Amino acid sequence: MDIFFSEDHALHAPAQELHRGAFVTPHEGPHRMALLLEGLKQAGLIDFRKPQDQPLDRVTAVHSPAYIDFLQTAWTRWKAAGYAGDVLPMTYANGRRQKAPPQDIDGAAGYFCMSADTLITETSWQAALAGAHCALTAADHLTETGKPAFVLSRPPGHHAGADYMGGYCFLNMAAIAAQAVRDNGATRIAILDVDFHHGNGTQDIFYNRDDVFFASIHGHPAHHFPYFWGHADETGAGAGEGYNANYPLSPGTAYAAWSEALINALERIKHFKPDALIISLGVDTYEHDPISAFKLKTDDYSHYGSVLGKLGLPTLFIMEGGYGVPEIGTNTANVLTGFMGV
Ligand code: Q9C
Ligand code: ZN
Repeated sequence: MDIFFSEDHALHAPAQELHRGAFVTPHEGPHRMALLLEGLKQAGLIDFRKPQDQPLDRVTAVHSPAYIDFLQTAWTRWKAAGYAGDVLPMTYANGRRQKAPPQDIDGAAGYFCMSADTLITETSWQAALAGAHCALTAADHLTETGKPAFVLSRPPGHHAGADYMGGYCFLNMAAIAAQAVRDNGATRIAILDVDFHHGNGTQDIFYNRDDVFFASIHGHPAHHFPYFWGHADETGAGAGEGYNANYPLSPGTAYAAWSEALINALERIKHFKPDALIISLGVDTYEHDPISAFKLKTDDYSHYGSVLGKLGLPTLFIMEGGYGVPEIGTNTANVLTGFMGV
């Protein structure tokens, strides 16, 4: 399987993360990529390909130009204002969002952000953009060949909305890829999000659309980030009504119940008859993930990979979360090898 990867991912390396009241070493950092690469190589997944540079309008096809401008300039503006450290907003709009962001960069950051776990450093934009280039190059590859591919990028993407960052995410790679495959001529795209956390950004971006079906299996928002999205009654709106499916599951869920939700989501996806499938692949469903609460085991990843493979759809995998333990590499590789039937 072709794996789209850029060394520029390492340009997002925040020194700390605000987590449960403490500044800690970030869960989401370049160390994850070393573990992922190791797991892939051990499984014989070595077909690494570099992304091609892409026009920015393929990114603004899903993200607002004002938000993209903010991401590109935030760190410089933060420093010009004399503020310390990296960009971390203190004040959030809480529904009172006027048409334009405040002039002050701290206010603007709050305007374009949904959670305080995501710092913007001097080079975060370049890292996120490299991920978008990987997603777009892979999307074109899928269109041209129909063959599966893996977008091995970080920082992740599925919490980023059209005009907000958060949950370690800046640009929504799954949404960017889905829109690109659509713009390449496909009619219907399904996105399946198997990260432990609800894919609120992806849901928001396509919530009013009937050409992109979104399904997410995740920790119940009563207990888990992103807390304010991911309930079963969020089913889409307007033309998009019926094209969004959430499977919130209790903390402690193991593979038996998790895979039941998967089978249900896949029935919905088959019924939708997509031209392509995009998987937001988070492996923070693992039993030993430090910030999550599901109980999947290493072999379960191979199993659900093979279930996905049997759909027989042109498929793009996009890396999302998975933290803390070396097994993130093996678990990710197992999904891919399971999919390929190796
Ligand atoms: N106590 C992904 O897996 N942490 N993002 C919030 C709440 C944010 C995870 C802390 C977790 C985001 C892509
Ligand atoms: Zn996650």
